[in-house]
Amino acid sequence: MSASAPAVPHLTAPLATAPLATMPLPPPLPPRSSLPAITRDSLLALYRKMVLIRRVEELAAKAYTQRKIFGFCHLYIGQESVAVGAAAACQKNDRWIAAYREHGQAMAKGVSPRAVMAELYGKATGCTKGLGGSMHLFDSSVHFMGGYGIVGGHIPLAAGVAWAVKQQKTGDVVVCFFGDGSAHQGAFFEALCLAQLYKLPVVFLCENNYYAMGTSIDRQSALIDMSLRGLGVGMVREQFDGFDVEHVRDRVGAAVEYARSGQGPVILEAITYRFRGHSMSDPAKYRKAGELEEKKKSDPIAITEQRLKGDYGVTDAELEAIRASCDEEAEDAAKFAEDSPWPDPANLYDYTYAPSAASTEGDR
Ligand SMILES: Cc1ncc(C[n+]2csc(CCOP(=O)(O)OP(=O)(O)O)c2C)c(N)n1
Ligand SMILES: [Mg+2]
Repeated sequence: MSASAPAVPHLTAPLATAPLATMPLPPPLPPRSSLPAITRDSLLALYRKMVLIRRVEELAAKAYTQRKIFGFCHLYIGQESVAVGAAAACQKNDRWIAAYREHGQAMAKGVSPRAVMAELYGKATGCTKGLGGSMHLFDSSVHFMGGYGIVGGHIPLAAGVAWAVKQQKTGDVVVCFFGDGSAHQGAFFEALCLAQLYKLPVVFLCENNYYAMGTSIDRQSALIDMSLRGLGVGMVREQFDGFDVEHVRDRVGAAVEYARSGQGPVILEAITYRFRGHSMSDPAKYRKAGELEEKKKSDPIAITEQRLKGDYGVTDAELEAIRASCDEEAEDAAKFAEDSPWPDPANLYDYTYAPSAASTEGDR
């Protein structure tokens, strides 16, 4: 280019003279949700739900070793307080979406133990008609929008569901469960950006269980509070103790109230721990000596038992009766799965896509 060539206007014009707006840090969540105080009965109900989820999964593990359940199977044992506390903070029509460790979330949201167990067995009576298996539980009747096997892949889907909900103006909120390992995925960041930009009614709930497969949290990330990732897009955030079901209920409650009010999304991180290996084929030999025993002192079921006894005078006999009824319900679910028929191969392609507009015309 010669020295006399005309200057290119947009390169020579002064850069914007006004300083770039500095983005204020998002406000903290209110220190208390406006949910009613927990009572003896409501805490007993949360306790029962956690025990039931654990019993169903213990039986699923047994069935897996007996080769009655095939494929991947990731147990939620140790993390039950997160799903159960979150369910107590949500309304019936709120949408939930989760990854592949989702048996607990599905049951907490209202999928029956029978429908979950039958799905694990691959039977036609399963919540996904036996076509999904452990990682793909789905039940739109209770607004459980699925488990997904691609790490982080469902997080943009949560933003999409929240977009739909916002357009429909129903006042519902989406809760998206994901693991610490998923918070390093590009899809996660993209979903956060759009959710914040469009002020979508979604709560991103990271369950930091210290591991992504065999990689511990301090070996996967320089940042070990994944909720801090939200600050980069101006999102309200909080990290909290996920072992205490009552506390989870309150913190998810505060987040859901914020999202429902139309102010935008929230990202939470619940500190939790998985007591089993990553999947049924993982002996979990990568843990430090004594780590599991130490974490088991925070077992959410044991913590709740202590509170029920100490604060509400619940007797051992009452707790034992609850545990026995959960055993019965879990065994009933396993028997139901065993006795159920296999899916008919003729239906293999029937549920791949939603029914077309033409085929549902009569329903409108
Ligand atoms: C895109 C993608 N990469 C890798 C995997 C293999 N994989 C399955 S689970 C997992 C770890 C995810 O850990 P985290 O998000 O913390 O969930 P957690 O298993 O602890 O519940 C990986 C890497 C996958 N399923 N999808
Ligand atoms: Mg994890």
